[in-house]
Amino acid sequence: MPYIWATMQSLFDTDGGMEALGPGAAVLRGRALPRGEALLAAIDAIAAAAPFRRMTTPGGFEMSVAMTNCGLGGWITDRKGYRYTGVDPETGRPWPAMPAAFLALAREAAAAAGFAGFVPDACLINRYEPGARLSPHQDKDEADYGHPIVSVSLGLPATFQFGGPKRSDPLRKVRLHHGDVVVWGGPSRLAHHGVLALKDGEHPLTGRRRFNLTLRKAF
Ligand code: MD3
Ligand code: FE
Repeated sequence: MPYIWATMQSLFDTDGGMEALGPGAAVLRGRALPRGEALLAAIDAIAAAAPFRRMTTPGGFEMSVAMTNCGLGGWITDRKGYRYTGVDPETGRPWPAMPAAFLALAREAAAAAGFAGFVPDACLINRYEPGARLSPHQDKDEADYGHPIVSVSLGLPATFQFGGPKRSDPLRKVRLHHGDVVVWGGPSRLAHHGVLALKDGEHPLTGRRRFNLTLRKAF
């Protein structure tokens, strides 16, 4: 896409407006933009206590996305399986506390999308470098699928894909930019979803990286 059109597309994409993606799923374009620097500073502080690491899947593959967590529990994977733990296996310490700014953003976004009263207790932080990707999967390690999931995109843009409750359901693509917030609840909570390989680029706040916060009520 020529640069002028890419720029105009980003402008249209940052109006804070809400765009339905499916039943119970909505993108709030640019909702986190005013808090971008603060959110990134909070990620740095969390990573200083609980470093980003590339985890191993139960099948023995090293994930291309690097991860860390904050909150009461953190999502991990190793040869034994996928699960939430109260302690970071790399440091032996509890995960860093969830910053108030994460909690406030998640509550406000969930309420705007029709899920008033959402209080996340776990936040997975994903870090993508060029080429990193997440193959389509469902988020099924939480206790109650009645709660929505809120995701916050920061840094380089990525192409997100999402389908339906069956692996064979067709996948749709949506481009997510710095500051976009997505809420997945109701019938969309168990949709298959993934992220295509990150394209190289340079973002003024994150350099050659994308970060994604996934705020969940896990317990
Ligand atoms: C749709 N992360 O960590 S967030 C994950 O951009 C994950 O890093 C992606 O998928 C990322 O599990 C996507 C958006 C997202 C998160 C949870 C969902 C979309 C979802 C749950 C149900 C449906
Ligand atoms: Fe997911």
